[in-house]
Amino acid sequence: MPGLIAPSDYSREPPRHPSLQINSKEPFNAEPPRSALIGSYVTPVDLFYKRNHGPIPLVEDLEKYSISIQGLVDCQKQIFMKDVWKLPKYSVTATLQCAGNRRTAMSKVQKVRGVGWDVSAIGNAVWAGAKLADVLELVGIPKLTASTKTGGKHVEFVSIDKCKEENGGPYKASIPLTQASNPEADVLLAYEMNGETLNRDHGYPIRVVVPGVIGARSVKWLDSINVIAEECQGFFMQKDYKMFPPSVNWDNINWATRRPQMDFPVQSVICSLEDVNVVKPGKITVRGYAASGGGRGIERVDISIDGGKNWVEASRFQKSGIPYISDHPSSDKWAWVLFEASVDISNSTDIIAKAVDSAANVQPEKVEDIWNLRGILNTSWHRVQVDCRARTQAQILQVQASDPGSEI
Ligand SMILES: Nc1nc2c(c(=O)[nH]1)N[C@H]1C(S)=C(S)[C@@H](COP(=O)(O)O)O[C@H]1N2
Ligand SMILES: [Mo]
Repeated sequence: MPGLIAPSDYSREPPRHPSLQINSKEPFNAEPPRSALIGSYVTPVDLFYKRNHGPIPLVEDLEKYSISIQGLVDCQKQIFMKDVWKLPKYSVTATLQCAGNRRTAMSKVQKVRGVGWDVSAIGNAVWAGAKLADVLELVGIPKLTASTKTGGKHVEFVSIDKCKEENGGPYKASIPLTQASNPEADVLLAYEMNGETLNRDHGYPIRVVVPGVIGARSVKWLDSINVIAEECQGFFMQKDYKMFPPSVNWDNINWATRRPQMDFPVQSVICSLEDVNVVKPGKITVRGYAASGGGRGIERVDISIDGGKNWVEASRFQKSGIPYISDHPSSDKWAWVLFEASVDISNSTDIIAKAVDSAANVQPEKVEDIWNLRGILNTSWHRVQVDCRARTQAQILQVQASDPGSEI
């Protein structure tokens, strides 16, 4: 494409926030500290996880940048930024989660392949741009179309970037045409993130945002849209991001037996505590996030401090001043909820979180039961260990010495 520089090396990457934990430098994969996720309902752009399969492209001339829409359509078209800007602009608050979120914990059961992620390969942003359903109308595809006259049933997104999994070709993925042409599915060609121009790390100038679906389908740095008969045959649809049973290993894997993962399952994570924490006996506040896929809301988040025998319900919230009700028009249907609960700790234990979505799907207890060789979709109960220590006699004397009136 004229006017584009797609660097084949990593020498021109953008600057990043120093607090990101870097899981891989080239390609750049990084996540924020877990505490950053509960700092705000909308994740700041610089603290939003970055997940890449190749060098970050650099689009230098926005006027020359265009997206070709082609394949099984009546009239092929090349659209420029000005054409996208002309379409009605929608803002959608949507959580993006990498299917590999929490992979490191799954790897502890038995080694899995993939970038090691703690619990922060997830973020919630306000994406703004044109609806894909409106863009498809420009090439003669009406809203809510299952198949075009020439048999197009899937919409493939092809990027500018180059990755080794595609043998130097671009990253790509597809979604069904029914979803792509459904305005209610809120699939966006986004040019803004949190009210600012989308930055290079997140897909400048345009990325796809497919709400409720694993992050892998939200293709960044969009180059072309192909309307095709079968789903995309690219590596990341056919040879990756599929969920296999625990019995499948690298010797007996048959990729064709499973469908590409789309919706993400119900998830929750405690973010106010690290894996192991030293706490004093008494009340502590447990905070974190919960999210489900497919537009399902979060019906409940339960917290246990006795291995799952007893549970207390956490409070859930999205926007301040608006009570959260799952699947209610006042809630952001594609977005996570933050939760908070107070628990009384008197001895060393695990604190556990588990969420229930609006279809009554519940997180599985054990990671062993959902272990899979690619290490995707670890949604097992999230546990953090608290090492509960009363103050030592020496610490008590020290406090009394500095403040003789204090009660301990
Ligand atoms: N072009 C392109 N799009 C891509 C990827 C990529 O490597 N190249 N990674 C995908 C994956 S696996 C995820 S989880 C999300 C991450 O988006 P983010 O970096 O904006 O958080 O982008 C998706 N879109
Ligand atoms: Mo991902």
